[in-house]
Amino acid sequence: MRAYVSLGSNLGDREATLERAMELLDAHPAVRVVAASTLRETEPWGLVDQPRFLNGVVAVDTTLAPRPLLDVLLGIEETLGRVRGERWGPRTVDLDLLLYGALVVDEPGLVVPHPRLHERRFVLEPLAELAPEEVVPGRGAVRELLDAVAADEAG
Ligand code: PH2
Ligand code: MG
Ligand code: MG
Repeated sequence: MRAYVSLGSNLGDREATLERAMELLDAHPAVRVVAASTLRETEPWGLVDQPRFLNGVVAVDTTLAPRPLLDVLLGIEETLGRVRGERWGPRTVDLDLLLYGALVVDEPGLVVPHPRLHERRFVLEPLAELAPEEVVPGRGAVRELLDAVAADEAG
């Protein structure tokens, strides 16, 4: 299955952390990183009074179901020293499962597509770099969602 994972960091050596996260993900026997977007610096969203983020997205091919894939992401966050604090607050590393094929999942702790994906430029931009035509179930194509966010920001 093709899935998309977002990467974010705004504490410590952000670039080294995200590179390491991609290596660890690819090192998992059931996960292969097939494409990586550029990493870009972004303004904090949600809680604005915090350091700027470095964000990117990777495409992975995996034989894992969504829940075990999520567990792999959480394990890598832990390995890289994430300490959970305030919601939307500063973090060493954040790995979110954005899309898992065209599957829709809504379970405690696991919502796919990511529920705020369609309104976040810091996710849509790198995702559009890899998969502009990919359809976010219930929302539309990535390229259109990015255009909508951009139009919204322009007022
Ligand atoms: N992650 C958040 C909250 N706000 N802002 C940016 N720019 N990038 C993020 O990755 C981010 C955020 C919670 O996951
Ligand atoms: Mg997140
Ligand atoms: Mg997260």
